[in-house]
Amino acid sequence: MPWIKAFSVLLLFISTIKCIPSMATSPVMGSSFSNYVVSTVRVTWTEAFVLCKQSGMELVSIKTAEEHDAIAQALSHYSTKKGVANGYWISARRFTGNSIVWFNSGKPLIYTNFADGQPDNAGNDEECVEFFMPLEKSYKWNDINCGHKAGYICQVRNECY
Ligand SMILES: [Ca+2]
Repeated sequence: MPWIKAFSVLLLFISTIKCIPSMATSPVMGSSFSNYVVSTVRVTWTEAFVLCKQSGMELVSIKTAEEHDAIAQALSHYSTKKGVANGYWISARRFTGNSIVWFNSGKPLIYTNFADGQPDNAGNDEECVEFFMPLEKSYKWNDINCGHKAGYICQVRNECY
């Protein structure tokens, strides 16, 4: 059946191309490191999510310790202050109940690197996740109110995230 073969090839082709990252068309205001663009402009989580999209990128998702370290390396170019008030948005956000997902893909967090005692959903009002520096040269994650103003990190779009 030639048409089955052709259909299989087409499916294979589609499954292959959907994971090719698209390049940023007009980068956000910030500095580019490898696949990441760091913006120190402080915005809400939702603004960060949309601003990355508008630049042809995505608010960053972190699936591995290597990605966490690469982002920490990108941030090391800035004099980031310690503390939860000085973090950078990533795309993790509380969805239903207590579950936190990567909002670009809807997928649950597999790898995590929360600070001790986090996520604590303080005041039952911390739905978004930031990448911050609790100790000098050490980066962790914390859930914090989505209306908080923070810098943000975009990544080259990858439909597989
Ligand atoms: Ca928290």
